[in-house]
Amino acid sequence: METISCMEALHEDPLGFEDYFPSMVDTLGVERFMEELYNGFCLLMDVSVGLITFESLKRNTTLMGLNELRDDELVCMLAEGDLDGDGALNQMEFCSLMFRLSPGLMMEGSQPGDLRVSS
Ligand SMILES: [Ca+2]
Repeated sequence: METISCMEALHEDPLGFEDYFPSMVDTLGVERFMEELYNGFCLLMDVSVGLITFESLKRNTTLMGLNELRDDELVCMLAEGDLDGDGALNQMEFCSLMFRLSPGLMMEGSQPGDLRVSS
């Protein structure tokens, strides 16, 4: 199954999310952590459309020094996170994906739906 191998590839954790996120929540608290997630989204998005696209992801991960991510891993991230099928990630899709990539957070019982930022 393509989806499973995609998630397996992502769970090799190229960005270090698994170690990083639960300790961030502990340190910052959920609200502040969600702001940091939003900042991350802003760093990665294409500002002209307000979405994370393949191009913006590739460009900005390189800028952030994450250029060890291969194109197919970027495609995986987008495919895994894209819930409405438009080929790009909006803020909610990005946050939801980040939570799914962080089993440590999920084990604390947090569901993405509980943490939606109402703005
Ligand atoms: Ca989408």
